[in-house]
Amino acid sequence: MTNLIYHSLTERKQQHKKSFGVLIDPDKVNDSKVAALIELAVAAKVDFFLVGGSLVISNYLDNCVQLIKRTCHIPVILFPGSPNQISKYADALLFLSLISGRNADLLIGQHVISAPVVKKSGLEILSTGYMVIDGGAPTTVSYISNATPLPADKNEIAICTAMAGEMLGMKLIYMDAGSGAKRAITEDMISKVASVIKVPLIIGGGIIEPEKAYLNCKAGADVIVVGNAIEKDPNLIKEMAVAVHSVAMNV
Ligand code: 1GP
Repeated sequence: MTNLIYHSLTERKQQHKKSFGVLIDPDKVNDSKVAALIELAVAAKVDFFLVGGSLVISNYLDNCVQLIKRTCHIPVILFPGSPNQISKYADALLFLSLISGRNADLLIGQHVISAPVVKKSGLEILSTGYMVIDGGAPTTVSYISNATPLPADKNEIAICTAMAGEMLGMKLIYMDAGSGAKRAITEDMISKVASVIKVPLIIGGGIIEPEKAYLNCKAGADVIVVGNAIEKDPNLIKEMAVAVHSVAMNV
């Protein structure tokens, strides 16, 4: 198992560089759609592809990851909603513990069950404190996780949760308003959480405008993840990437 992805994430953070990840839900694409996304992502210098979803019912995951790996050098990070979303062809896997919820199964149970398969996969494992923040309406992740999302205006709970995740040894904190969230996470919450942790902070869920991605980065996000908005308009990849990458220059 290598440490390449984590090394690049921490190095970019040290250099105040922000990263942009395009989320692909394998249920919502086919070869031609993925090929088009790859072309746009390469041109826009996207930093990562994330592949996965809270509920994946197709068998396209492996093919999707292989197509990306065959076609370009953008690293692929799995963002699994369940232990069956593992592809050995990816570069790394977010080993997510839902630290904002109190569902023991998603805190540790599924991890125990999937540990041997995950270990054998040879993937780089990124232990991630996953915090689902209320995005204004139920999302697939809030329903499937059977756990109450963290209230959007309770910054102090978010701060303590992220601190606890880091002190438990998690290498990344991912705050997610859920795919297609009505309300993205506030800059206020992002900046307060970013100020108390040293590990890279990933932000996603409901980001539909480049300006929001820019403001999230200014507030302290290290990685911005966008899925839904790009599914609807793949040309947004370029504007989102420019917005995210422009932040470092302004530090
Ligand atoms: C969801 O953070 C991701 O888990 C991305 O959300 O699809 O709303 O961009 P969107």
